[in-house]
Amino acid sequence: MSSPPETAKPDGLTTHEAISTSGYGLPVYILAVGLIIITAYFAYELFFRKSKGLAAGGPTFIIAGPSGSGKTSLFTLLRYGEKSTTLPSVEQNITTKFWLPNLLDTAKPFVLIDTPGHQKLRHGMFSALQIAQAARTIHGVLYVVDASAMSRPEQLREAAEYLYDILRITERVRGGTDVLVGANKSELFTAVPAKRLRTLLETELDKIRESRAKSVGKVSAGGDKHDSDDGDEDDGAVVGGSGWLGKRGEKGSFKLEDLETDVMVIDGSVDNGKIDPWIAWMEERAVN
Ligand SMILES: Nc1nc2c(ncn2[C@@H]2O[C@H](COP(=O)(O)OP(=O)(O)OP(=O)(O)O)[C@@H](O)[C@H]2O)c(=O)[nH]1
Ligand SMILES: [Mg+2]
Repeated sequence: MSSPPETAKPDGLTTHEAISTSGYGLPVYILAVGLIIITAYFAYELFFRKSKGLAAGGPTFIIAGPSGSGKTSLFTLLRYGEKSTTLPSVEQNITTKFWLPNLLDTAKPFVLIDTPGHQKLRHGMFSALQIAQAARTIHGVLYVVDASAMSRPEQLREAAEYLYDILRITERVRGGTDVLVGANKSELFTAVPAKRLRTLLETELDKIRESRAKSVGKVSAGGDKHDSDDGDEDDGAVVGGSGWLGKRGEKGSFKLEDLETDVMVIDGSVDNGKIDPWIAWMEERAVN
């Protein structure tokens, strides 16, 4: 008996071809489900987890800084009173039960947020800071750097770049949000002392300000190089927002003290438990 002729399909495929094409169905289905799960995960990360601690609405301190500077070590020491081995963080550590040693009788504990330092994972820190500023719950940012790496130009540059982005946010609120630059690992003999680090950061922040102003100038053809500022006019006042940081001035004129944000640079060593000046800084801000 001869086999029945292959039936023509509406889209021009024979039955045989249609069956073999339907073999793609399962992988495509798996791919689609995978994509949905990944999208849902990132949406959760972005919109829920990042604001989990802030949802509590408590007074908040945020720990930020480049990767490997000692943020999680500091978080663990502050929260649990002990050192621990750490791995590079991929997500925030949040506690809503952080009591400062000399303020144990405060009605409310503090929210303490440790953020990952990797460049690609910093968006959560920026949104946490903006949410806490908008809610007026932020009491300060602890910007931890590895002081022993600050004599290396590329590490200094990275630390200054991240700090610049944070200062652009802290400058948006009246009076600024206080920032402590914790010069960690100060027990290492290669560590740059706090006073010197402040000067190095200022020089670097100045260069970043110049280069960003130039690139903005290139984009807004024919416009003023400070076109992107959304703060004050060119009257010597501090300008926050998305553009120029600090007082208007010549190249080399950037000074941290010109900012609304109060920036202090203080040595410390999480490894040696020498963080009392940082705790004192937090306690001063906690009651304000
Ligand atoms: N020498 C020295 N090492 C320290 C000190 N504090 C932390 N470390 C070490 O620095 C390394 C990085 O510490 P982490 O706390 O994981 O750094 P992190 O800033 O959280 O890094 P990311 O999560 O990647 O952003 C660890 O090996 C710590 O033990 C310190 O005061 N001195
Ligand atoms: Mg960490």
